[in-house]
Amino acid sequence: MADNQKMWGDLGMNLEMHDQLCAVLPGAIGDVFMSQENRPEHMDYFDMVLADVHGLRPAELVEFREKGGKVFGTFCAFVPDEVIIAAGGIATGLCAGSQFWVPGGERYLPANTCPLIKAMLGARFDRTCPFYRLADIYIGETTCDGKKKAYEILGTDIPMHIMDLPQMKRPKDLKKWAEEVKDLMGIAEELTGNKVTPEKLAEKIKVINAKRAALQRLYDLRKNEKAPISGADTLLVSQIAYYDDPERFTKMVNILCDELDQRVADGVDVAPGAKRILISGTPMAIPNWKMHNIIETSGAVVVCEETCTGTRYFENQVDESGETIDEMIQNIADRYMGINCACFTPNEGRFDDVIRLAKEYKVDGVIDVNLKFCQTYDIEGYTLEQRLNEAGIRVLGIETDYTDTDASQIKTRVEAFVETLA
Ligand code: BJ8
Repeated sequence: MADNQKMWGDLGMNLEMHDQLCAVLPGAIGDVFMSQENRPEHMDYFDMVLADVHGLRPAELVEFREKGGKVFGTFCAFVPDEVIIAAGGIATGLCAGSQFWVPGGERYLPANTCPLIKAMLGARFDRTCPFYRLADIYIGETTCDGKKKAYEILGTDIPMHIMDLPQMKRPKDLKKWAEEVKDLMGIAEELTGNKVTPEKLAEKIKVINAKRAALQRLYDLRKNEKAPISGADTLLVSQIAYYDDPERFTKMVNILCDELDQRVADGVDVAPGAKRILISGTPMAIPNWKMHNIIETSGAVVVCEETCTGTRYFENQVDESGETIDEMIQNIADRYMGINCACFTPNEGRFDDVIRLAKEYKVDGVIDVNLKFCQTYDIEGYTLEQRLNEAGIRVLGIETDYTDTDASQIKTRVEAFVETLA
């Protein structure tokens, strides 16, 4: 802890304010995670990472930078880590899931902005997150309007590169996205001083594919009738995926899955009799565990998330058959354009995904969770609900933010919904 204080001080953090943030984390961890019964033993790695979230990984990043390494901060599932790590950089997600950062963001943004975007700016400008301090450059993307404009403000304080994500998925858009991926590679090469070779890129495509495969394995285990792991625990794993070392993370997820294989064989069920819920909607950045906690204390268990802290992050692999840099870049671009974010029009693929996942995970109902003021997901919720109704799948729409003020009202609605599930 003393070492952490020194590190945080050296990073120019606001220590007094950061202490306030650290003070609330143990209580939240206790309430959400430690209160669960019958957790898998190998959640211990993820618990440890969480308990020292601003210490362990930041210390690794500090060491990496002291040796001349460059850290790339990212905000979206569309930024291809493969390209960054092929240039010898480290890609780290910049989470923005805490209410603690929202007031800081409101100094720069209208109050009626999505809390995730407000938290991004608060975390940076309040100087209370080591990851935001450690990144040498931020990689943004043109997804929703709020993020796009907020990046302009962030860019006044740190170098920023924006990837221009097309908002349709026609062949010419795929071609354009490949150009954006190639530009990112150029930025990464320039910043790190390392040339990306075909061999390096092929190797790193495999590294990130292995990470996706491990997460798919974890999710596949949740398809079992008896849930071997809770939704909250799985969400934590998915959140840590954004900033842990990819190879170590893959190893630890596979170790967890080995245990879950045994649990399935032994018929272990962490939520006997609970209704099975699929969550769809906006991402849940660490430490946003609000909806999982509410749902899993209301007679249900979350067995799948169709979110960017869920299936959108890991489904579909990058084709590994590319030999030249251009072929590999196109394969990377194609895989990422398979992500069905609500910033696209049309976005039919997402409706198909939710219905497919509802069937694959044998869910009793879908809860569509959207962050307040996220227009794209909110508007898309209308059609999603229609499609689910047509498919005979029950759905509940929830709009919320990071505060606890609506928690008891949401709990009442979730409990009523769960009760009506067959
Ligand atoms: S690929 S979901 S991570 S943009 S910030 S859109 S909640 S108003 S996060 Fe996202 Fe990439 Fe899409 Fe996934 Fe809405 Fe808020 Fe915008 Fe958000």
